[in-house]
Amino acid sequence: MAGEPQPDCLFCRIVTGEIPATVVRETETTVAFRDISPKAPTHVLVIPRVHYPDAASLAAGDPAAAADVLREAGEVAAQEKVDGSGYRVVFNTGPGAGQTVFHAHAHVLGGGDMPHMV
Ligand code: D5M
Repeated sequence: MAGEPQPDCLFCRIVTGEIPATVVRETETTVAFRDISPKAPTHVLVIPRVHYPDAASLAAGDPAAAADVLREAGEVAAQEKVDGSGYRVVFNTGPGAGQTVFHAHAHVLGGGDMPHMV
């Protein structure tokens, strides 16, 4: 069922603690941890505890959790001290856009040169 934990989902297993991660912040509804393959000096993933395959389905199915993810992205940026210099929040959606883990997640990237992409 939508939102339910998926036993074969990597990020659901990080939520339960079954797979270790370097957690930087946690709330009742979200977990934020360092990306295993950082693409910027600060690269943190913010995920909802509930399982939805991508950001759009999360926003449609659980708008409050989607808002929590966005708010936490800002809190992570402040905690990591990249909010002053600027940071980027990215939701890859679909394999063609580079999504590899199908549990909604925000990439929070900052702390280095941020070439203008869009
Ligand atoms: O982003 C998925 C991201 O997840 C990618 O940047 C690597 C990261 N990743 C994969 N496995 C782990 C673990 N175990 N810990 C932390 N980070 C991880 P996407 O937008 O789907 O390409």
